[in-house]
Amino acid sequence: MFCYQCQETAGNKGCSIKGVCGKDFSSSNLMDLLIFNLKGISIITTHMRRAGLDFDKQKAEKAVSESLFATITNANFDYDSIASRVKSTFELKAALKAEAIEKGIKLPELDAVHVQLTAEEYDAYAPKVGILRETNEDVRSLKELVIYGLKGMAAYAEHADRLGYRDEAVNAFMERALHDITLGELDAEQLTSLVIETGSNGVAVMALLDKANTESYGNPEITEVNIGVGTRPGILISGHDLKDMEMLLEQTEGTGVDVYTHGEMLPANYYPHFKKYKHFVGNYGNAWWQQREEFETFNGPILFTTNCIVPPKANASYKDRVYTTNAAAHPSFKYVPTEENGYKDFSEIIEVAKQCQAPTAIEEGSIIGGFAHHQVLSIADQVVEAVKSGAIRKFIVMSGCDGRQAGRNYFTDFAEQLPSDTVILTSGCAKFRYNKLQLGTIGGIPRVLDAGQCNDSYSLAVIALKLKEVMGLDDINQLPILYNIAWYEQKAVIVLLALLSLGVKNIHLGPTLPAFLSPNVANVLIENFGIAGIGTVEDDIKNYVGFPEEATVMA
Ligand code: SF4
Ligand code: SF3
Repeated sequence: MFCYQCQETAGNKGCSIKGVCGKDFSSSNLMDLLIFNLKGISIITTHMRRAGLDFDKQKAEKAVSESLFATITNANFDYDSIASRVKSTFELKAALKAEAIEKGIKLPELDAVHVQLTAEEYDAYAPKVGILRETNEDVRSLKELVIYGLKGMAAYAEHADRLGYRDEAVNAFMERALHDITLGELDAEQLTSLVIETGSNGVAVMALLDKANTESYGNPEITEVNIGVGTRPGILISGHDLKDMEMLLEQTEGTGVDVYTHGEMLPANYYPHFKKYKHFVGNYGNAWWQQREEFETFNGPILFTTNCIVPPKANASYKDRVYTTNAAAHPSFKYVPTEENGYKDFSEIIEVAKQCQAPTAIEEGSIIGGFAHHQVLSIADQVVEAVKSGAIRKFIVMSGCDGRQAGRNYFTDFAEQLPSDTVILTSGCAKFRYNKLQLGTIGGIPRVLDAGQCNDSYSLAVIALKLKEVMGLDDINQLPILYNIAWYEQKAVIVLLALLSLGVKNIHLGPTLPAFLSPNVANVLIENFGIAGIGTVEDDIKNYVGFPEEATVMA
């Protein structure tokens, strides 16, 4: 195996024996084989699309996006589940190839297109199609950067799709990008353009998901979210899929079982459609990596709708009460399938919950969130006034992921030490590093504005573009905004590429720069986009934020 797609990769170089995340050797190789098949499928479909042929595009699109999603960090640890995807993609590839040939398409002579294997052959063949097969480290770096962006894009496309929203152009792009990087005809410059094009499609897919979420569940509203517990048993729901949230709330109503969010599901508390349920109590716990302790004290069942799963310890008391669905899976947990009509039956989870004790309180009080674009733009005049008067000197975008590395204390300390005339704009689970600090308000505006999940970084881009317009600026980089992004998995990669495609420069990325950026590719990003790592809290605040007395108040 060789995997270097996430921030916690071994030695910041690559996991080659076992994943730091817990992914085993064989599952990792199998994921490479799955990507190999997706490349083959995408080459065939892109040829068919270009020839204007009519074929079952949606079937191919679904296979590509679901399988890309299943390879995201901490989503799927189940060898059998990945093997069944490999099998179905071999079948789909064979069917598409036969159809293309019958319709007169000449397909390139590439293994990804033509190789067919039986299940017994997977493990022996998979190591041949790993990441290191590409020997030029710069080309490998650019190709993997595209693939990781596509993985994040696929996750968001899947959530939107479950709500009935699709963007055919985004799906066709995913296939075309896989086609382009596999054919091997692009030089470094063209691959760099493809990276930015991936970012533009990232903006499109996040806009699509924003539309899907807000049209289905209303615009997020400023909300005080309870972080304490009630007296009844509860179900804890984690991950990003709001359709699952809807179905769980519907099915638990009137059963005597409460619902709590964990990690990236926290923003569900901000949506009017979910807030109306009285048994939706609030949020329990923090970011994904604290789940081993928090699931013990929660006492009730847990439902993972997506990443991030931390494999349980052998003696974990909660192991038997965890369920996964969609692309998420782990051999120790039970899986909830999706029925033909999209329905999921959560009755077993509800029955298990009824036998459990109420959660043990680990916190009390509340946190505030719900500052997505609609809500912030409704107070745009107040915000612009605060900027013009100098009451708000700078916005700091601190979006992205949280993780377990000790160095991530940087983000808590950074938030805490920021001068009091700055406001943090956040989204994603990175927020758990500072959303419970008492940072106060500026003229009634809280100093931490949480827009929502990592995909809601889109909201922050909408807000920035609106501020640029209202303030009459020519360039998004003239805004008083500093970007200090924390990354961990591939959704943060698509968010980063989306920002680059919007022309945002000088983004700081931490706690470490991605291992998959070769020195030359990192240099291209540094020179063209001003991408930089992080330093010490003191230096970074001094150099990039400054202190009020040094600041020039904007006219
Ligand atoms: Fe290692 Fe991250 Fe890959 Fe897991 S996802 S194997 S931790 S690089
Ligand atoms: Fe977090 Fe996994 Fe990335 Fe959606 S839940 S941001 S790390």
